[in-house]
Amino acid sequence: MLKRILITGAAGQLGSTLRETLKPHAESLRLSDITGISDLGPNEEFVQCDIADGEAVKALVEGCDAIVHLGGISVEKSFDLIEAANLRGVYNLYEAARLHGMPRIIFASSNHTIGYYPQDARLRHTDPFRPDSLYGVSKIFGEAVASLYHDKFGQESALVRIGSCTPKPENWRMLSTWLSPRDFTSLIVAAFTAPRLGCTVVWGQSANSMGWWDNSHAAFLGWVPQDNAQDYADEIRRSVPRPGPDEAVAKYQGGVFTDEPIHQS
Ligand code: NAI
Ligand code: 15L
Repeated sequence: MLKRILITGAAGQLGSTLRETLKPHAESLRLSDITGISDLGPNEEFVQCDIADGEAVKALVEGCDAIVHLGGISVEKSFDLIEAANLRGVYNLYEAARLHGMPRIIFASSNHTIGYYPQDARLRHTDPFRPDSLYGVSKIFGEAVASLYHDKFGQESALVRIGSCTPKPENWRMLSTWLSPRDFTSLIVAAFTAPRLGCTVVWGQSANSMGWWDNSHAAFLGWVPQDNAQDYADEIRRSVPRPGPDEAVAKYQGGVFTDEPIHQS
């Protein structure tokens, strides 16, 4: 059992879920976010912290033996916002981890690192990036920092290129991109407990029959996703209109992010 897991971005959508599902896997959780959290349970502490503040992040990481890094901008925004939270933020986190015993890090990367691939492409983790947004570029930066700190210092990380993590798939694209919260939780536990993690890219997808991404290189982690978006296919066919073949959401793996303009500050 881990002693203390740090969850950054703990007030957000995924953080709120993982707080509950990771509870049995650690003696305590240190929750952090730039915004407040008031409903703390037993064995939870809260540290309010802007991930862009290097000194604050060093104090945040001290005493933690595993980190789930979710904090930052999670959609397309201006470069200024992305620069502070996602570029400086991820650098701050890896520097702090280096200074405090190099706890394993789960980095919430994204499918938007490869979002401009067409939906009929089947990808391996070694395929070149094709970001669909400045947000996607920032996740590539995060993956590069993780790789640097692994090669230079031995810091271990799972770089989870999450598809769409929601309680259930909500649209046609998610029949391919869905990651159930249950499967994300078991992936995090596998990455924290595997004898060796290295610096491993994992496509964050459930066992979707219509999935696009090949995770065979990461089989050594022993992670076997249990859920399949196909189980919701009839419900989606009945309730969600099918997008036309020329709409971004049906054409590109990153869906509507490919339609985003470059946002000005
Ligand atoms: P979210 O936007 O709900 O949560 C992000 C949290 O980070 C928020 O609570 C926000 O207050 C916090 N945050 C923003 N700027 C910060 C800063 N400067 N310092 C500290 N905290 C800051 O996003 P969600 O959906 O929970 O995603 C979590 C992570 O997973 C994000 O990094 C996102 O990019 C990534 N991800 C999520 C996917 C999904 O399907 N939900 C898919 C792919 C990646
Ligand atoms: C992401 O990276 C976003 O953080 C999330 O809000 C979803 O848009 C997800 O990708 C997705 O592509 O469905």
